Amino acid sequence: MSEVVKLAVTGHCAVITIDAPPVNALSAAVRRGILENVMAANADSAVQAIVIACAGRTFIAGADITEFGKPPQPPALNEVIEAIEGCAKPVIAAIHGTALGGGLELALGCHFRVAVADAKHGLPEVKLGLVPGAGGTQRLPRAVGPEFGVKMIVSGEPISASEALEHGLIDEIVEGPADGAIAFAKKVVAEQRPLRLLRNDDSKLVAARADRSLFTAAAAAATKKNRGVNAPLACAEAVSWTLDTPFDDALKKERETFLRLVNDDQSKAQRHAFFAEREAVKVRGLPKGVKPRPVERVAIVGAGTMGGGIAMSFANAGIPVTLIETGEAQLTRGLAMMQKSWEATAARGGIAPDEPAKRMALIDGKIGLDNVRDADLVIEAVFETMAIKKEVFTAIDAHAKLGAVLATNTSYLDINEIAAVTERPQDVLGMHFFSPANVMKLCEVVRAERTAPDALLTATTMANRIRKTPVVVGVCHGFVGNRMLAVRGLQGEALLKSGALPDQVDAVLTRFGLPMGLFAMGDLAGLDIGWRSRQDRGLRWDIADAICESGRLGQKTSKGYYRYEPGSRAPIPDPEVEKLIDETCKRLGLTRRAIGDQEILERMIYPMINEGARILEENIAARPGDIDVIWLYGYGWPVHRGGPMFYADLVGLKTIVERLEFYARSLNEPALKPTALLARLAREGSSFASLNAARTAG
Ligand code: 3H9
Repeated sequence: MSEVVKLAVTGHCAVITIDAPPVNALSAAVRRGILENVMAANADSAVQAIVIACAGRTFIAGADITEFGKPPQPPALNEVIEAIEGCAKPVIAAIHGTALGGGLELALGCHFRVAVADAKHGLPEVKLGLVPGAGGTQRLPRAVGPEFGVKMIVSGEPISASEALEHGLIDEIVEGPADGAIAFAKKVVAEQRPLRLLRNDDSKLVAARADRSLFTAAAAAATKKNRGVNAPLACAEAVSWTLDTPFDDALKKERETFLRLVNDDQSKAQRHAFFAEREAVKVRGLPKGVKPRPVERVAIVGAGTMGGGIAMSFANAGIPVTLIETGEAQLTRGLAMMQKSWEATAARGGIAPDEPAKRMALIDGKIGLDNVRDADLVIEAVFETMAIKKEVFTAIDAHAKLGAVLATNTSYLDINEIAAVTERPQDVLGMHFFSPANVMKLCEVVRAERTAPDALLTATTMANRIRKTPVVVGVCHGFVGNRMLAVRGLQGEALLKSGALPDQVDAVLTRFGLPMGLFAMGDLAGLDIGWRSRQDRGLRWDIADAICESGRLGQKTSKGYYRYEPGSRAPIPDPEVEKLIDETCKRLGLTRRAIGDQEILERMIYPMINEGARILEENIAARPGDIDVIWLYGYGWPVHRGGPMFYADLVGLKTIVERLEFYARSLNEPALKPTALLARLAREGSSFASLNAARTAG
């Protein structure tokens, strides 16, 4: 008998319970257990109805993703679902937690579905680069109608129990999943309700069969919104088969599409991202038994864009915040900005109308650093200058309570140096949020030399509590993300000198899938930031500096690497910039040449990968997967490309090493030479994936 699936008969109802922690994924053992028990219950003459329920925190959360790409083990999920459909007795799915992917597909094969009020239902396969592979594209539209069905499948977003009831996905909302399902089963038996098989029920498809335009629109929207990504369009297409393809043929086509996509690099990248995120949040190397410190109130120092966004993230999670500024005007401006942002979200229907007031009530605006005294976690988000940071930390040290964790949101600065001005360096670390901080998921948690393990764990725990993805990194200039970004910036400057133009470079990057090009991003952020930082460090970038010196500071001056029409943020290539680049190069005695897109891509991405390898050599990041998560959640790296280190494996490390050596030689840039780690992995025929596995296990 199955270890993970149990059968119990109470009265005339058989209850099949799946107990496969953590999320009851449909491994081969679970599939086998369900099949055996469904057949046994169906054959038992004392049984009048069958309930399928789950133990633990959730209903089945989908196929077991770790099995993908390995030789398939019987029985297939479709076989299990067919056995359920073939039962002569009513089969009822009892849903709690999340019925996702194959879990929802199995529920859709049941004759009835009931769910508790806070259950969620969805087919998120598209987020793994897949189409649902066990009938979801055919049964869900028959349950909820093709228009809502295609929306759910192409977006992958789950719906609540009340929406599921409204759209006909479930039959009833119940109090307890198994008990509620048993009570529902009794009703079904007593009323002799006919067994409903979605495969035979085309009632909701009639209108769409007469007018297919909804699918043409869904396919067009999927293509437009997900440029270069295969799964959304495949999902829309698969749902359209409900209109004209016999059910079993459509199931076969769906399965073929699933198998094609599961072996596609895009799905591999998205599955890598799924697991890398879950690994990244686990902090390794902490002493046994270490616990996070309790945090009830947070103080944020600085109510500017960054401080305000961080404060909003805490208030969004219901955590009280003391927001500290140096003067009334700054504080009032900061609070007003937050209120406006929440009100805009409420107006869009993103939060309930009373939420902005509730969240504002959690923010206590104060003047003066002595107000950090009640906070268990203090996050400094003031101007990015070492002298100011030191001054602020000296004051925080004087007023913060004993044991409070003291975090800086610095993007570049040496946190060891900041910690050294306090009497408690063990409590000091970095929490580097990304702009806009209330939206972006990433938080680089920077472990300084003397950071105590429980302080570190407090920071990652709090980041999780505010629904961020924390990745632990070490101290260096720019940490992981910005350090790699700086390398890309330098290569952008070099590409302009070689002969490329800003819009050509940016087009290559956006075609690759990044949300913005390098130069458009610079214009948006303001070019003076980098200019000032280069001046501080005694660096000169001839073209970037010439652009700034001519008064072009980006969008704020309507001119930067591009020009901007009044009131518009759309970058327009500007012949004046080309002239400026030409003149600068002539002055330097450089000859510009035509540069191809492949060269641009290589010179933009491969040096970043090389820097990633250097970061791993220095143990600034623990695993290649952590670097990928940083780029996915902090910089909009396209998830279907898995992150820079995953992408490196796809290209092949040998190729990357060869190209870097070529550029180091031909451009006379020794900094482009492959790092020792990258060169070794390439020589050994190894990959970042192997290094990831080794460092995860170790
Ligand atoms: C599918 O179903 C295809 C079918 O159409 C066709 C098949 C033929 N498999 O996220 P958490 C692990 S595709 C294996 O931290 P939460 C996860 O790695 C699938 N493992 O918890 C982690 O392990 P660890 C469609 C899985 O409470 C642990 O469970 N389904 C799976 O924050 C806890 O996960 C999905 O895409 C899985 N399916 O969130 C749903 N799911 O502790 C994917 C989780 O070792 N899952 N794990 O790090 C989720 O969205 C979230 O995990 C869930 C729980 C919302 C369920």
